[in-house]
Formats: sequence, structure tokens, C-alpha cells
Amino acid sequence: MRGARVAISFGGNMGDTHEIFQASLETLAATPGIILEAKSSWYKTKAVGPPQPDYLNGCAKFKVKLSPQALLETLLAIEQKFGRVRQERWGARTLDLDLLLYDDLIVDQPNLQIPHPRMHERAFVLVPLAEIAPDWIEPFSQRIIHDLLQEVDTSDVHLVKSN
Ligand code: PH2
Ligand code: MG
Ligand code: MG
Repeated sequence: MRGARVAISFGGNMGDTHEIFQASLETLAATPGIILEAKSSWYKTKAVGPPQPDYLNGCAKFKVKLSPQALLETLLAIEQKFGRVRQERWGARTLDLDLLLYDDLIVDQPNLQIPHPRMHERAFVLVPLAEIAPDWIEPFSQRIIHDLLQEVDTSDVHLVKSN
């Protein structure tokens, strides 16, 4: 299998999120068939959804020799390893790894939608993603990440750890 280019977002607002992001990134990069290509800075962001603590958010880009479903399973396993317990939708969590983009593929399955269906409206995704993949075309809108970013309010996204 030829390697696919993949973008993954990192989110969390419980526990030592900096530590959890670093460790989960290392776990991903150490997984057979997954090569880390770039990671963004980390940002402190206001929670979207029910009232809860601020988030840490970021994105990373990988070359991957796994199918979208196999990659999803890997991401869920890493979330579990770092203590994620699924409760309320959009509720507080230690680690959320979302598969944003997989080449220019569109997937619409019950457990997996690619591109991530809300990424185009989320400043906490677009700000870090634009840092590492400004020219990537989001295949639904057919627009590049840099342009999608111009249309969201980024006032609740603050740089905390420069890459
Ligand atoms: N993730 C959510 C819901 N709300 N808000 C911020 N700021 N960052 C997130 O990663 C986030 C959220 C569901 O995945
Ligand atoms: Mg999410
Ligand atoms: Mg998720």
C-alpha cells in the first residue's frame, strides 16, 4: 500500500494535557505504518459545547500505510490508553484524536466521516491545521485550509506552546 497523507487533530481538557499530547504523539509515531511528518504548535482554546474547562488543541500530519478504518481503531486505542472515558457528547476529555483528512478521500460511514464534518467551522482545528497544511484542499468544500481559516472567528484560540 502506498502511503496516504493524513491530518489528525488533538484535543483535551482534563489532566496534564501537554504531557498527554506529547506522549500520544510519540505513541502514534512509534506505530508501524505511521510516520510523523509535522506537528503544529499547541493552542489554548475556549470550549465549544457544554460549559467545561478550556482545551488544549493542536494538529499533526502523518504518512500512513493503514486504511482509514485501521487508523481509526489505532486512534481509539490510543485515546483509551490515555484514559479517555466516553460520556457526554462534546464533554470534557483527556484526549480526543480526530481523523480530519485522509488524502482527498471522502468517507461517510456510521462510525467514520472524512473529512471531519465540523472541521471547516472550528477555529480550534483550522488555526493549528493551517500552520502545517495551509494548501491542503478540504474535499467537501474544495477549498484550501488557509481560505477556510479566513472565515472563522479565531479570538478564542491562543498560542501556548510554539512548535
Ligand atoms: N472538542 C469537542 C467539543 N468542543 N472545544 C474545543 N475548544 N476544543 C475541542 O477539541 C473540542 C471542543 C468535541 O470533540
Ligand atoms: Mg472531536
Ligand atoms: Mg473524537
